[in-house]
Amino acid sequence: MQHSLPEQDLDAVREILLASIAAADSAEALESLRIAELGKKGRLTQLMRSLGSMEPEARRSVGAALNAIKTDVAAAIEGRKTALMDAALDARLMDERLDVTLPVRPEPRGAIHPISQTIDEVIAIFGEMGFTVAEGPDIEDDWHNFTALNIPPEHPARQEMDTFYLPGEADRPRRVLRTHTSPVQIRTMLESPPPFRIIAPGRTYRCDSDATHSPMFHQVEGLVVDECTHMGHLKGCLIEFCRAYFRIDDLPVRFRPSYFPFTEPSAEVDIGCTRAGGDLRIGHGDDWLEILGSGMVHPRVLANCGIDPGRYQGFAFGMGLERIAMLKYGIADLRTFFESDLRWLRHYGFAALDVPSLVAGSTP
Ligand code: 2NM
Repeated sequence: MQHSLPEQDLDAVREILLASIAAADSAEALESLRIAELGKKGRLTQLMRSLGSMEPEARRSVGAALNAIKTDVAAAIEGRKTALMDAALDARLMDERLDVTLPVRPEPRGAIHPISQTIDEVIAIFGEMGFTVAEGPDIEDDWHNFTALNIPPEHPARQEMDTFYLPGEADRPRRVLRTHTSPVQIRTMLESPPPFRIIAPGRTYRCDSDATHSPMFHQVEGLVVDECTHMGHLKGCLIEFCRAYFRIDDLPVRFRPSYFPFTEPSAEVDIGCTRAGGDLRIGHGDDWLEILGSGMVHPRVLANCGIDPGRYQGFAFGMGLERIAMLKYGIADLRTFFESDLRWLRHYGFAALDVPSLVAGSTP
């Protein structure tokens, strides 16, 4: 039977415990210590249990001393725990410090191809005028690409040398790679009743290759059909487009009589320029540069699409996207658009999110 626990022994226990708590160098070491002293089978817990076998007087004094040690030890463990957590956080903050003066990592950056940029700009300008975008297949048939457009069978554009014909198939209309995006207008007119106000940007194909021709190139064509559409609408719309696209408010625009099988009358559109010493400058001077073709849709084309030419008139236009991109961005050779030369793409490419401005004459 235990009668007492000398006061000085309890003081020693307390000092040893507080010293080992102060020496614990991790949350895990601290937790093992807590279990070893204060846990169910812990040393202090056992000492508390031994009080039962003591004389009442000794039980009272030793019990009070043990309780005080338990409280102090619990507080010391909590205090040490907080100190360890603070130290760990400080170490992490030191470790994760950012050096904002470091140079940026060289991330590979893509660029928008000048053709994509030009298509976006053209869509933005005509979009402001109420046009929507229409699309169609690259592989067409003779009828949609030529016949519906009033292009006669003997027309040079139909000859084998200009058009990519697909291998013939029995009982199937002859198929071609579309030579212009006009078949998109034809399909639009066949699909629903007038009015129409659409543009058709896209790939087109002709068997031709030199500094100004590529077997695959891009066009944008437009079509407006309504009950009282006239040549004035054609002129206003295309003057507006030229000035917005080249960002020159007073750009001279000239309409020159021309001929297309699918329009009557037809007009080619020229813009003012100067050619001084092999240098081309748009917007000033007394020279002219052809940039697009246009005209009032031929009554026969409307009739081919089930539209009554006695009630409806329309105008249409078409232009080469590489050509207008070359003029605006100073690109000399059309073939370079499709060579996938990374140096060329980095030089002529555009930053993503460089959204085309809708306002004529303003800078992006
Ligand atoms: C041009 C020039 C003139 C044109 C005509 C049509 C259609 F389908 F309505 F008849 N679409 N595009 C057209 C007219 C195209 O490109 C130089």
